[in-house]
Amino acid sequence: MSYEPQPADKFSFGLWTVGWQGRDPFGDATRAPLDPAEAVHRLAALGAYGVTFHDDDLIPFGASDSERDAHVKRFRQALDATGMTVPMATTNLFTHPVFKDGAFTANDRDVRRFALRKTMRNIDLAAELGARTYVAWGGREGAESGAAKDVRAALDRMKEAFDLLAQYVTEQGYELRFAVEPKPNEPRGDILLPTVGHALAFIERLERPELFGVNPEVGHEQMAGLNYPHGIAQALWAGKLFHLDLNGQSGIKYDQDLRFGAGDLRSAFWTVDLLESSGYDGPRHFDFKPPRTEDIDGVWASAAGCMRNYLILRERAAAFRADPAVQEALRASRLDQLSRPTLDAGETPSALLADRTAYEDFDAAAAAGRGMAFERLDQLAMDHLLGVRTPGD
Ligand SMILES: [Mn+2]
Repeated sequence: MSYEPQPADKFSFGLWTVGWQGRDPFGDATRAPLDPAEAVHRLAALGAYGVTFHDDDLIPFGASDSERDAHVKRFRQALDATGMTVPMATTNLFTHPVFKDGAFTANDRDVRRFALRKTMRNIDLAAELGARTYVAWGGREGAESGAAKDVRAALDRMKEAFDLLAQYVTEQGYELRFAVEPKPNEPRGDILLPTVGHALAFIERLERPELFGVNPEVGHEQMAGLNYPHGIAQALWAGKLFHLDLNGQSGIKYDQDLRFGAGDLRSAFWTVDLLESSGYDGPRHFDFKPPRTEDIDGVWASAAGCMRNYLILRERAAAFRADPAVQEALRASRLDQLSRPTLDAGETPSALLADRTAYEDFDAAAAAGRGMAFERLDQLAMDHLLGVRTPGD
């Protein structure tokens, strides 16, 4: 296997990923700015099919209309020259100090109105460039202290913002859906809609819930000690996995944004296994940060590594699923039974009450005595992941 990424693999990268200059809370930039057009060309050459952006990645905050047009034109030319697509775009509502208390939920009303206008402006550009997903990460929508934010009022304002944006894309006839990106903390002490579950529940309160899904990021779930494959599985179950951010994270600590496959490798394996077996057909989007130790060559090595690791894991997951020993182990672990409804078709509560085998004659001790055989199954997965399983083992 060459693990050579192809456009059909639908790998995409944010401009802000390879373009990250390495500035962190303790240190200055370690790399020069990267021209977005250069990023498009380099990512295309590596085998990516798409590039995504925040408005400010492409057009510096406060640029004049003519500067804006020039930046967009250069970007378009790079897209046209490479055949790269723009599957997703998003708004930067966190870098400029005006957003220090948030954007859609800032206590200051004028800041909230400015945030909406900034978002609508970039939605126009996203639609113009053919994006189908608009991500909303509310990194500054939160607080560091209790009385500083009335969370119920803030959620009212968040709903108001998303309802307005949904009305706007509907009226404009844009084929654009929103993907809400959860994160528990960082940069705020606590962020609203901290997990996939919070976001899914919030979406159901919106006026047009069908236009909203989630954009779960590996590291954001793992920062909270949560199981990423479980989170995206629930989003898939709800029909809400509109987009996702793949990267790496080593446990509960700051948002590391390692390249995909670094950090929790087993979780990455199950993530790819799930995506490839679930029919998810959206972009495999990488939202990582090449460590600030790297020069520009290291940046491209890191980006290439994201895709290479995905392709290796895709091959390993497929081999795992195809292995007859795995299929037998899945049966031994009774996964087939889990797929079967607990009740017979049309079975009523009184019919269940009348079934003596379900209770009166049920042998709890015998059922409790059955081993689940999960360890054998998991070791087969480990062998496939580590590449030591050979057919016939
Ligand atoms: Mn992150």
